[in-house]
Amino acid sequence: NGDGVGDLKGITSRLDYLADLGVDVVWLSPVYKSPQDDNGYDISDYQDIDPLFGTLEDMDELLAEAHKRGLKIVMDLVVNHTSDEHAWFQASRDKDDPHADWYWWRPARPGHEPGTPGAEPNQWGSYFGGSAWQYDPKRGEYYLHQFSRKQPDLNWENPEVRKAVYKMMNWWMDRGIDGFRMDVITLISKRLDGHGRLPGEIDSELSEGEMGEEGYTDASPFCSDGPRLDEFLAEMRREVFEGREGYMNVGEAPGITPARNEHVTDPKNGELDMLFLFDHVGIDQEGSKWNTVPFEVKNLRARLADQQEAVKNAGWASLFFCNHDQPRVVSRWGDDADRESRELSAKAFGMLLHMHRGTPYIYEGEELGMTNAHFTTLEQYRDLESINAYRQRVEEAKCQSAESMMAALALIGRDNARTPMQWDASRYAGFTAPDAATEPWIGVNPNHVEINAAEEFDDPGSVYSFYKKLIAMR
Ligand code: TEU
Repeated sequence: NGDGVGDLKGITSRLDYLADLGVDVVWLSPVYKSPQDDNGYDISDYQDIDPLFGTLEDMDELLAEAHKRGLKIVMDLVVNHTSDEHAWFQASRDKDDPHADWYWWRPARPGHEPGTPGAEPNQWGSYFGGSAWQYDPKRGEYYLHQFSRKQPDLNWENPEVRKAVYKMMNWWMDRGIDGFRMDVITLISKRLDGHGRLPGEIDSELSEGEMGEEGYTDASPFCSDGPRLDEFLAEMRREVFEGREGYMNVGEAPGITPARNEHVTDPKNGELDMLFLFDHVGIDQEGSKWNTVPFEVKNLRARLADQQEAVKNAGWASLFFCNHDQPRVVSRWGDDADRESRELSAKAFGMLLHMHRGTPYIYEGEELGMTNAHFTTLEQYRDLESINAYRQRVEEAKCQSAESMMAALALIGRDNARTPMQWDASRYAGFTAPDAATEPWIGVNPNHVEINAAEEFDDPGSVYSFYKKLIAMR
């Protein structure tokens, strides 16, 4: 609609392109009501569409048009956390409200003035910078947020939380969606000590992990693949999916090993159909995400071999290199220096993706060989993960130089994947009208003049045609 942001109607208008490419299912990143602190992964109303993207009626039209073409739509389920603007969280800020125990609230550390530095319940850091605990003056306590402070973690130990999530999921399944991609679903079960306390909490038996270079400890050993994950996933399947047909569910699984993947995706355990594992997309980082190390083919081969071995007898694999959190594989691990090397390496990764055991997932524009953005200034970035990391590592902790951080952002920042889809060679690549009153929300890659769907669609030698052949072969 010319406001520089993608719309549901825009996706509906491009379904023929996807049907021609031959994909079966479209994974839609969150389009629910959201303050957009983390590009919609901070949801303030699960059962409404944000006006930025359209209306529930537009969603119904997208579903109907997709189903007409034999395409399925899975929605992004973000239930490890909500937005702090969600009604549940606002209610939870009152200790006497029935929602009081729907989030991870903890008092200040004894002997410390609430709200002052060092008074946090423990020293965990957030994935998006700073402490994982935010003080709320109204309640007089801290709440846990593994991601931004506007994304408070839900307390899945509380059966009322689980019941409300399943109710919402059934509402969407009854509306006609075909399943979910489940955001950081492995984080919903956290490791507690015998008294139900989190690590580092007052006299908790659990340590809270080692101190990192940014001045915080790492929560992930205690907040991924916790002891009740299998129980929660099996309960979710019983409460939402039992008796339904033709759906699929894939869980995003930071912290899960290939061996655990086999258990979770083995149908006899009644948990999830598939998981996205992370071990292969970490091979060019050491310790911090922003401490990049050279890519080596043998490391990718070893990680993919482990994942394939683990599903040799049971379970299933998800095969991906690209998504909205990962940079463009042709720039990251291929070679986008000139047209020939870009096309050849894009095709090589496309073949690697489709010729393994598992379900291949391709990210918008990957089938065109779209490249990283190659941004050069911090102002070009939009992602709070990148901007916060720059501030924290370069300006606060001073553990990385500006030059090294800008190079890391250009290589693996999430915005590399988020530049507008390149439909044609026009001013804004067909993402919005060339004479649109408003610029796209993030810069269009200048190379859209030669890398775009219009250019590749009928070219038998294009990356697009190669992906189309691979998909047809599968
Ligand atoms: O991603 C969680 C996650 O693991 C990524 O943030 C990853 O840790 C980071 O980008 C380094 O690769 C999911 C969503 O995919 C992401 O877009 C959200 O920002 C995040 O959860 C919070 O909902």
